[in-house]
Amino acid sequence: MWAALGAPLDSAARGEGEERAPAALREAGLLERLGAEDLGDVGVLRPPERHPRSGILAFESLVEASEEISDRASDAIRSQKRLLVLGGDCSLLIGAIAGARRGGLRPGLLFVDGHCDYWDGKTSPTGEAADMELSILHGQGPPELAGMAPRPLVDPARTAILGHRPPELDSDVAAERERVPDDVLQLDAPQVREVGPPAAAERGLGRAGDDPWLHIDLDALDERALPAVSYPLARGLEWNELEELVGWLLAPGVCGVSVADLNSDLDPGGAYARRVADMLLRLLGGADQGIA
Ligand SMILES: [Mn+2]
Repeated sequence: MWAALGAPLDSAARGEGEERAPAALREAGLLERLGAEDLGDVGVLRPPERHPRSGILAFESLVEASEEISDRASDAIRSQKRLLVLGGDCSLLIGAIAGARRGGLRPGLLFVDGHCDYWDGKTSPTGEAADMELSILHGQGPPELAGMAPRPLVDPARTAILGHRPPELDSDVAAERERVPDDVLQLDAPQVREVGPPAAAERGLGRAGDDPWLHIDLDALDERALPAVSYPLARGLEWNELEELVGWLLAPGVCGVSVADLNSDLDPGGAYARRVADMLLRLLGGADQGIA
């Protein structure tokens, strides 16, 4: 069965709408309808100040929250449950992957995201951990996070970035993509569309190998499809493309799934939360075989 953990981490640490997304998804009935065990929520990130050594906002509370997510994730994996982590933003991924490692797995990563999340504590314009968690998972960054299990937490060669944006969109997108090592598989949103979601998923799964973790940042969706995210971008996926892509990525069984970046401040009536919950229910409701 699925065990669901709320991870209301807003790495801007100002209490923005990502903090309320787990509640909005519960309100939309996701966990009840999925029959998931509810593991409750981990804590929030504060204060909105950059830590001098790491350059990361709310660093101490991020380390604490990551340890807590890791504990829940490793418990779930040891008891043969599949974990669904509801963000919050992508900073939740550090604790989730560390927990999978501590639970005895060595997951590859299927990283569906509008961005590469590959800045670091110095180069990130904001200091938000959600700008940089993939580079942390690949071994760069402070030992409290990048060293939660032997580095790197994820092998770059077993990582697939899917649904991010082409470098010609703007100079920031191009500069961040430049930072990603060559051995990471990248299929941006136009490339996913070009080869088709089934072929894109097949390439991603081939790269990630056994026990992949599937991470979905909802800003992989185009800004017109889902405006309720903090950093919307053009040239993204449509809803049907994201659903088809994730459906194929889930087919062989992943060790855990995380969903990030719904900003509930921008979704006051909860319509987008219901749309995300409905999509997740269709995708995850049929994919509950437990860990092989
Ligand atoms: Mn992201």
